[in-house]
Amino acid sequence: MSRFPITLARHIIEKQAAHPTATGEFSALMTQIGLVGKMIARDLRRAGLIDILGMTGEINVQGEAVKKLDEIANETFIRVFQHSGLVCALASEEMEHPLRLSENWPHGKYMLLFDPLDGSSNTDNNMPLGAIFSVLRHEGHEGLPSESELVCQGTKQVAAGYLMYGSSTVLVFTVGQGVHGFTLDPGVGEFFLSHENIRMPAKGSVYCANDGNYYKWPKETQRLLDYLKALDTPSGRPYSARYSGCLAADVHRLLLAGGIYFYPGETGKPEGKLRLLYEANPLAMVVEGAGGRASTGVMPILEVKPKGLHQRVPLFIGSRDEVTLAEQFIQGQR
Ligand code: AHM
Ligand code: MG
Repeated sequence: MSRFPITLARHIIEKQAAHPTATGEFSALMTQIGLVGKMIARDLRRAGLIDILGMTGEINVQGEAVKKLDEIANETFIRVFQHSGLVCALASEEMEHPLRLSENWPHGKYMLLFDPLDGSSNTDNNMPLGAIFSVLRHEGHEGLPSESELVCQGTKQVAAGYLMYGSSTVLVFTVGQGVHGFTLDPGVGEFFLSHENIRMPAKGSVYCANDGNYYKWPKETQRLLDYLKALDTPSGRPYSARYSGCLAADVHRLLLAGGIYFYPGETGKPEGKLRLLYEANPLAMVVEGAGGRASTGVMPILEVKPKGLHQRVPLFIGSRDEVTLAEQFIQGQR
């Protein structure tokens, strides 16, 4: 890397220069996401030394036990954006209803939906974590949006991305024109462009799935896994299993090296685990922007018409060929 690499700020300004009508608000928004990433990454580096591990003792809106870091990450997003003048509403996995910003404080036109800490089960053991975000534009009327105005189809997203806290901290996002990745240089506290215009392989050799759930899966999904694990050298099987417990980290691997992640529906729980609006939709926009695909198994994620803020959805995401293959199994065509 050059001694003077491209900063997140410079990258955004250069992209903005290509759109003379842009107001700069959106650029500021991405810079604030970077600030969230720096603050959480700083906490995580000292996680075993300061009192941020373990549970809060509370249960969130999803019925899941809340970890201290879930709360800290959620609070960090809120604090960074609440008085930024950039957004009018915030919605997250950790809040039952969106936070609509005060009418009395200047607010912007964007609505930010996020999973503040993705891969919560990894928090106490130094495994990768992430955050996933989706940006929508509030249009149509003055004033703050209602909850239903945040419940939008994925095609309405104007930007989406994720932060991944692994051996390094990365920020990957798209505004619909290419997918770009930035790596945090902790020495100077700045994100630098490290992965320009990511294009994911059309076919990979890895699957990421919690196949401990195999016997909870419908037979179509079991057959997909059996196929991926079968020995067949000409078609590149068996695939290798890689599952981190952090969706953002697994998708990051797939973006760079190809393959498929899936969290399917289960017998008696066909909607699966992952949330449509702030997990599946933003990652679908990123992956499709890099040439991959994201599907429920029967339709593209970005075409699902959402009914609720915390709606769950089965997710098959990754390289074009593997996601198409998964759809064929799920739809009983193979
Ligand atoms: P979270 O946002 O509450 O952490 O849940 C999402 C996570 C994904 O990151 C990960 O792939 C999956 O849930 C892990 O679930 P499981 O432990 O059931 O495999
Ligand atoms: Mg998550």
